[in-house]
Amino acid sequence: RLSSIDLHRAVVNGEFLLFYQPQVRLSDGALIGAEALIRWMHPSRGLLSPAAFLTALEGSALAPQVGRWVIEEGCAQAARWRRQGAADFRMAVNLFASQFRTGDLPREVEESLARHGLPPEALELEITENIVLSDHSNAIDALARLRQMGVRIAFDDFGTGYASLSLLTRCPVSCIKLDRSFVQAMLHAPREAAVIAAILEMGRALDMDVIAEGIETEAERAYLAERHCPEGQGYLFGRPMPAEEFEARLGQAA
Ligand code: G
Ligand code: G
Ligand code: MN
Ligand code: NA
Repeated sequence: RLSSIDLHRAVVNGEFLLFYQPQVRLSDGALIGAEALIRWMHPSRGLLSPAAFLTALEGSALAPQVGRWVIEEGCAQAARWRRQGAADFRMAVNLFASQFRTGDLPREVEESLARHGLPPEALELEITENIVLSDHSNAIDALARLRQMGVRIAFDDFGTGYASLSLLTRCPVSCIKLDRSFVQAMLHAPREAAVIAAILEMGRALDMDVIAEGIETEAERAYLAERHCPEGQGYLFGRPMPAEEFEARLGQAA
């Protein structure tokens, strides 16, 4: 198993990297941004996905440090791609719960944005309800400050938890990420389809973006576009990929 010595060495040697998965506007297919997803280039095991190490990392004291690096690297990459012509490019990064418990997340985010000359709306922070529920007042406070700065907040895996709806009234969320379990079921399950319709309506009423995750087929894309789901992400548009590969895609889109 991966040990804490392994993790510590990974941080010191810079063995983590980010892959990027496209996010598109469903009305016209425009590439509008990316979700940054962490990978670990392990010296003996090769390229590892989060499934192999995220639990160990989240349980270690190193998580806040790695989380800060993810934000910093995501901002650096977004700034590069904006300079190369993707003017409104948006980068989404995932947060660890411990990033709300140590340090000063809003200040760290502000510093990363400033270092790279990025406007706050170029950055989207993805949270899950577990993060907010595990650390109530602190997290909601920090999220309010971030939102005030103009940073976008996305509610990840929306619809799968117990408290999604009540949290929407207390969290300053700018975007709902519709969990892929709904998308995978919607074409053959009327109940899931009805839930999606209700979430899209709620997004419009609350002035929140909705991004559908896990779009794998053209039929799924067409169904969601027809129902005016604003944005999408999934293997149909691209798997998580290295920066160079993503950059080639951006070049084609320009
Ligand atoms: O990349 P993959 O598709 O295997 O990601 C699996 C999950 O790991 C994602 O859904 C996401 O919640 C989590 N994850 C990926 N990258 C990061 C990261 O940089 N930070 C945090 N906190 N979670 C991540
Ligand atoms: O939501 P989270 O941050 O947990 O989401 C990212 C995860 O979802 C990653 O593990 C990514 O590889 C996976 N993923 C992204 N697009 C698709 C898709 O179209 N289908 C499936 N099955 N998984 C996807
Ligand atoms: Mn996510
Ligand atoms: Na998700």
